[in-house]
Amino acid sequence: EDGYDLWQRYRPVEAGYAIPATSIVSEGTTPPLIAAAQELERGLSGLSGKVIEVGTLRDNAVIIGTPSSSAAIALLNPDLTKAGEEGFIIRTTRLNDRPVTIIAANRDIGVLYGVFEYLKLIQTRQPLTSLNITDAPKVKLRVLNHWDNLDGSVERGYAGTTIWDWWKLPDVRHPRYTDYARANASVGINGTVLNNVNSNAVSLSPAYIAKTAALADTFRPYGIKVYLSARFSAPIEEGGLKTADPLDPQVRAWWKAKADEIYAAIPDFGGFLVKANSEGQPGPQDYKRSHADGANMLAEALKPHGGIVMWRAFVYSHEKPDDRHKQAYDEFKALDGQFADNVLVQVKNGAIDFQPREPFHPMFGAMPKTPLMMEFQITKEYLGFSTHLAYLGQYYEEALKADTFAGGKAGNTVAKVVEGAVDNHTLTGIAGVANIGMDRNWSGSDFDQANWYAFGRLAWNPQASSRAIADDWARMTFSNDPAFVAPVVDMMMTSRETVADYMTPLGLHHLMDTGHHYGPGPWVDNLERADWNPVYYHKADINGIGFDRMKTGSNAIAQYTPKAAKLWAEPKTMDERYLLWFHHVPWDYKVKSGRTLWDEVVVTYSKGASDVTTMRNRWASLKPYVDADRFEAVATNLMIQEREARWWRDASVAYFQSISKRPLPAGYSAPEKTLEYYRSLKFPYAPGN
Ligand code: BDP
Repeated sequence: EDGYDLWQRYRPVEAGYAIPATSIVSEGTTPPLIAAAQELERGLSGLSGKVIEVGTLRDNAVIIGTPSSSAAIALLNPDLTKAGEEGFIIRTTRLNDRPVTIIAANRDIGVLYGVFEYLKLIQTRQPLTSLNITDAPKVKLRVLNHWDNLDGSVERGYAGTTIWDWWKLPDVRHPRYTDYARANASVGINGTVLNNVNSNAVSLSPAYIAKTAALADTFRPYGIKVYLSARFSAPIEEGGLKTADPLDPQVRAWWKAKADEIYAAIPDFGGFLVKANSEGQPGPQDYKRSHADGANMLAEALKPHGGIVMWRAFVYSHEKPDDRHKQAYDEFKALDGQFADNVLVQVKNGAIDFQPREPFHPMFGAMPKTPLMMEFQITKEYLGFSTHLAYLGQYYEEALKADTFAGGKAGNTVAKVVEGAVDNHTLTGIAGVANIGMDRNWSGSDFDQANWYAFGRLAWNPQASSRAIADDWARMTFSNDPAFVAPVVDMMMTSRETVADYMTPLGLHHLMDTGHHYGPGPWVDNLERADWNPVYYHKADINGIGFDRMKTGSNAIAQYTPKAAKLWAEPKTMDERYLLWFHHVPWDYKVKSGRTLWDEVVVTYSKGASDVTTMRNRWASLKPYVDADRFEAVATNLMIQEREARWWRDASVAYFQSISKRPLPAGYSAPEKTLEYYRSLKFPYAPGN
């Protein structure tokens, strides 16, 4: 057990659980239907422990197809109106007086999704006797963003080097490409951006288009489109032009020709993802043009081919040293209504940068005329890389459930904005920055696979329960034994909070050390830009700590609708997990627990560290239910996490105590080492930088 099979292990079920399926009936000849039949054959054979082939109709056969590809489905004529373009139905019924199960859809890809759902029912030991399921995705584009570089490295990647073997493409097509597609399709992911947002124009060269086309061919049967990050200055670097000004006719012509060239090789190419005028990347503002000018130029080139632009809102400019929290909203809000109809603006879940906890980004709900695409980070840049256990399904759910109060109305959650339900958008999307690399287990650790899985499931249905998703994942990945599932799911559900507690409690944020973002660096104050320094974010001094984003401070709070802003306006009544995000608070302020803020900071850091010990002990008690290899791998990571949570706690307490000058609350131990020691630690060659 090396984790390569992810949640698609298909090991034989135990004796007490019956799989009625006897044969598979599939008449489809298209690649997705062949893939669906193959997956069902593989899954049913593995799970039942006997060969179940694609063949003739028998009692309890599983019939798969669309009305046009399957005579049996056409004859049964199931109601597929709610299945839409990508959804499916699964139903137990009778055909010519035989009991059968049908997996039917309007389009081939829906059949494949239905097959994965059916296999999941078995993998999680659901009854199969009277099925009547209809399901369809609520979001149109469910996309992974790979921050993979052409040299094989992965920005913020902690699972080894890139899985794309660019050098050997297009000729060599590794089997892992197909396994990657299977895993993605199993959770409904239908797009992948192959290269880093900090992109290289070489990705758009003829040789690399051919390589991308080979991957597109491999993914196509699984319903996955490829996209590329486009470097805004490519007309200069690849095209030899003097400018990349989006209003320049030659530049526009270059992009049109480039789009034509790409579509000639990849007829269903998805489109471009663009990071522009952010962190030194080129963009339209270099020519005094707006984000809309830039996005629309690319949109125009892609439009005849059905392609789309995902234009990122992660921007903060050199000119405005104001609160970074405000910059994306300030730059984009005024452009609402100016984007072409095949542009989505892709917004990170929070306004700073994938912190262990952030309030939702104020752009959600604030740009009714523009489809806003959610960007989550699956790779754990700020949550302990792939050695710390943090289940992000719970994080994503928290962000999606947040109420934007758009239009002054309660219930317009971020999920509903993203689904297009608030402002009637049909072009909708969710992106996740992938955590996939060449590590044998794909994600760097067994539990990080759950974050890829949960991302896909929540992209399909942003209103799904992250607990239910964790439950499915734990069963499919490890064991259905209730004595295993319940404690593991509980551990997963609290794991993100634990990380927030030992890294950035009570709304603190961006306290990670320079560059690698791994360990603590709350003291860092020497970076070129003010807003790269942790001291900028915590603003601690002898009197207090926290970032005042109220009227008295940066007033970022004003970017939220009044009802949302009200949630965070009063330190006394607000959810204290956001306290220091929005308020600068005296150390002696009394929090809800009755402690002073200073004591609460120390107590929360300490709780985070001791909760990792609890996790570690819990995992140790689950040894009987897990194979030796994966048990040891997880146990080793938890040992690392326990040690490093303690490091986070001690370094942070030592530093903040040097500022607050207050004693530790009774019963709380002093940091193990001196502040100088923690400050002296260096991490050359940390991954993903
Ligand atoms: C930050 C990362 C950086 C990315 C940037 C982005 O530290 O590596 O390039 O976001 O999203 O989280 O563009």
